[in-house]
Amino acid sequence: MTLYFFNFSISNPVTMDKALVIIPTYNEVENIKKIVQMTLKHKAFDILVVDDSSPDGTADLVFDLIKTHPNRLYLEQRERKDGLGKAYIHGFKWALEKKYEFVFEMDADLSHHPNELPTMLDYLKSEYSMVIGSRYINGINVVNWPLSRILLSYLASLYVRWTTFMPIKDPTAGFVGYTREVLEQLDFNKIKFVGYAFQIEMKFKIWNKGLKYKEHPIVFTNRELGVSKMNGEIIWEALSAVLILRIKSILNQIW
Ligand SMILES: Nc1nc2c(ncn2[C@@H]2O[C@H](COP(=O)(O)OP(=O)(O)O)[C@@H](O)[C@H]2O)c(=O)[nH]1
Ligand SMILES: [Mg+2]
Repeated sequence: MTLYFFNFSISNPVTMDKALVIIPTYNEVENIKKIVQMTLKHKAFDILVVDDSSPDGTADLVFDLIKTHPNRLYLEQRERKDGLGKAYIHGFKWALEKKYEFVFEMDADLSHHPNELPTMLDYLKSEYSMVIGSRYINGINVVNWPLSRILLSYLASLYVRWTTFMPIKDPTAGFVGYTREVLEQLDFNKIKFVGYAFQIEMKFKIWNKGLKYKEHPIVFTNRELGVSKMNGEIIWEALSAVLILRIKSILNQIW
């Protein structure tokens, strides 16, 4: 008697249910190894680093790390420093093309703890389209930030809420997860803003669509190594962006 064995294998190298964490970098050579290792401990997550040709050699270090973590760590390099928002949009397009189901934004500087990722992923796997790692759920959960930075961030969150009526308590948060479906609904060519304003714009558009989101409380810790890329231009963009978003939503032109 002859027995026939059929071998069904899935040819797509990316597991369909896997999540991707996008980490944008500009001069994060002191932080990138640690954040990659802490994140990849969680087996459900791959990482895409989007580096804007950091002069400090961040990308070279990522290349080395890829040798130790093949098929879990990826790198996209862009020609020049072009802002956080554009780096994320590059990453979102990459994630959709590679068929990831869940996509996260996370900073490289260890301000966002990767141990929060599994809980945040569970929210996306239940009923939520977006999960926000939020500093302002129960008071102000920020460690080692100078008072000026806390005030700026907290007052910005109040300004956004009062101007747009969006009830999200941490609208500038940069630790955020999205389902694939929600990213597919966004027209990336219409995302206008680059810095903090990019974070506000993403949340505003998703809230404006009536999609369900969850604010998950986190503790935000200031970076110990490297320097912040925050500057006056980013603050000014955020201030004006909020007014523009509000006016456009009144005129029903948000999309
Ligand atoms: N690719 C890319 N990453 C950026 C850019 N600006 C900031 N980042 C990264 O975005 C994250 C947040 O920036 P950071 O300077 O820590 O901002 P802060 O936490 O608001 O002070 C970090 O991982 C930065 O390296 C940029 O223009 N391009
Ligand atoms: Mg930071």
